[in-house]
Amino acid sequence: MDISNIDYSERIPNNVDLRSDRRLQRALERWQPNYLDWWRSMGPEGFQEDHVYLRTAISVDAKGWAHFDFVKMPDYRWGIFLTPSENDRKIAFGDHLGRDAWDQVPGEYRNLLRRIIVTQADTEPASVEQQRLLGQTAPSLYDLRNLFQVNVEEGRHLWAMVYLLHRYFGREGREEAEELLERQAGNPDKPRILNVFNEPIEDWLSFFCFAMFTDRDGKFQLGALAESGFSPLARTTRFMLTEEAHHLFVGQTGVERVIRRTAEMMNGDDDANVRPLGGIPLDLIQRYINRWFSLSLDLFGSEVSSNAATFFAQSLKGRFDETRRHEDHRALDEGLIIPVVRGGKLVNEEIPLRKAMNESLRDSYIADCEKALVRWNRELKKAKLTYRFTLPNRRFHRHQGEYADHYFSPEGDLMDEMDWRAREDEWLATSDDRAYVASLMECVIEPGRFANWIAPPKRGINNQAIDHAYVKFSGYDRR
Ligand code: BYC
Ligand code: FE
Ligand code: FE
Repeated sequence: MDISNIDYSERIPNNVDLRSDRRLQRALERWQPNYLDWWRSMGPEGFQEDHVYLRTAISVDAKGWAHFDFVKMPDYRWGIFLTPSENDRKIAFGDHLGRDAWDQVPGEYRNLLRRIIVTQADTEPASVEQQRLLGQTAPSLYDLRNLFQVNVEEGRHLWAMVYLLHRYFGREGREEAEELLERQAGNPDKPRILNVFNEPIEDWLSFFCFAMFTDRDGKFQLGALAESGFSPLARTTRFMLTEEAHHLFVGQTGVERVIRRTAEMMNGDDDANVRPLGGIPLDLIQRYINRWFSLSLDLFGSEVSSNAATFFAQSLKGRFDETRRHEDHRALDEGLIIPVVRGGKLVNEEIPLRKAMNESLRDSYIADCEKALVRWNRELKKAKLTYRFTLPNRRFHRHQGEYADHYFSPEGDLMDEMDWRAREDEWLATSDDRAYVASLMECVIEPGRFANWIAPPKRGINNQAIDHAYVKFSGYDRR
C-alpha cells in the first residue's frame, strides 16, 4: 500500500492500514461517536450546519497534500496520518544515540512516553473549547473560515494522539483517550493539564495572540517530539507540523492586520488617539502581547528540570532540529548559563545541559517569536510611526519555573511585589482593555467586508479572492 495516500473509503480515514488490525479499528470506531458528541457540545457554537471552505489532507506528500472544498464541520474527515517511515532510522540523540529507532514502545519508558503523549493530546481539544464562542464575533468570513480550519485541525491532532494511545498503550491508553474528552478548558473541577489551556480566549485579538504565541509552543514541542526515538510519535508529529504552519500564519498575520489598521487610523501622527475611530491602540496591543507571550513561555516547563533531562537521556524528546544541529547529541559535557534568584539577587548559574533542555527549547521559541516582531514593527515604520513593539523579558509574569515566585519588569529586572503591582496595568491587558476590545467585536458576514478594527488580508485562501464566500450559511439569517 502507498503510505503517502490516504484511504477515504474507511470510516476513519488513515494511511496506517487500520483495516489490518480489527481490534484497534473497532476500538477507535467506538471512540469516534464520543469524539463527535464532544465536537458538537464543546466545539464551535452555532455554525455546525454551515458549509465551510476547508482543506483536508489527501496525501502526506510534500507536494500539495491539501484538498479544498465546502464541508459541514461535523462531516469533516478527521483521520490518522503519519509521514512515511524511513528505512533504517537511527536514534539521533540521548543515551541511545546511533541505535535503531523503536517501532514499539520500549517497556521501561512506557509510563513516561504515555505522559508526554497525553500532555500533548490534552492541549488540542482544550484550544477548541477555548475558542468555541469566537465565531459569533468574527471580523469577516475569511477570518471565520480560518478559525474553523484551525479548530478542525486541532481536532485532528487529538485524533493523532489518540491513535498512538490506542495502538501502543493498551487499556491504559484507551482510558486516557476517554479522559481527554472529559477534562475541559477552564473547568475548575476537571481542568486541562497545562495552564494556558484554561485561560479564556474572549476576543479576536486574544485569538490571534494565542495562535501566534501558544500555537508556536506547539511548533517547538512537536518539533522536539518529531526527533523522538519512538518512530510512530516522530512520524505523527511531523505531519501535525505541516498543519501547524497555517495556525501560526493565522496568528501572526492576524495581529499584523490589527496593527496595519491602527497605523492607518493614526495617519503618521504618533500621538493620535484611535479610540474615537474604533481602532485598537498600539500600547493596548503591546499589553496583549505581554500577556500571551508570558503565559506561553510557561508551557516549556521549568528552566531546570530533571523530567526534561530524563526525556532527553532516554531519547524520547530531543531539542528543536536536533538531527540538523552540529552539536554533541548526547549533551553530556556542556552546560547552559541560567540566571536564577538567590538571596534576593539574580545570579548566573551553570546548569548541566540535559537539565536545561526546557530552556534550550524556550530559546529556540523566543528567537522565532522575535522574527514576527520584526515584521510587525515594519508596519509601523512604513506608516511613519516611531512606536515599536517588543517582547518582554522571559522572566516577566511567569507562573512556572525559577521565576514564578518573583516579580520582574518587562525588561527582566527583579522588583518588589508592591512596585510591580503598582505598574501591572501598564504592562498587562487590564479589564478595561478587554472590555474595550470586546466592545469592538461584531460579527461581519458579508463576503469581502471586514470589521473596522482590522485590515483585510493581502490575499485570500488557496488563491481565492478576498471577497470569496468562505462560509455559506444554511438558509437562515445570522444577524
Ligand atoms: N502548566 O520539569 P517541569 C500545542 C508541570 S502546545 C501546568 O517543570 P517538564 C497547542 C509538569 O507537567 C504544545 N503544569 O516540566 C497549542 C510537571 O508535573 P508533574 C503542547 C506544568 O515535565 C495551541 C511539573 O510541572 N505539548 O500543541 O519538563 C493549540 C514540573 O515539571 C506546566 C507539550 O507540552 C504548565 N505550563 O515539562 C493547540 C509536549 N509546565 O510531573 C495545541 C508534551 C510544567 O510534577 N509535554 N508543568 O506532575 C512536555 O513535554 C512536558 O510535560 C512540558 C513540561 C514541556 C509541558
Ligand atoms: Fe495542534
Ligand atoms: Fe495549532
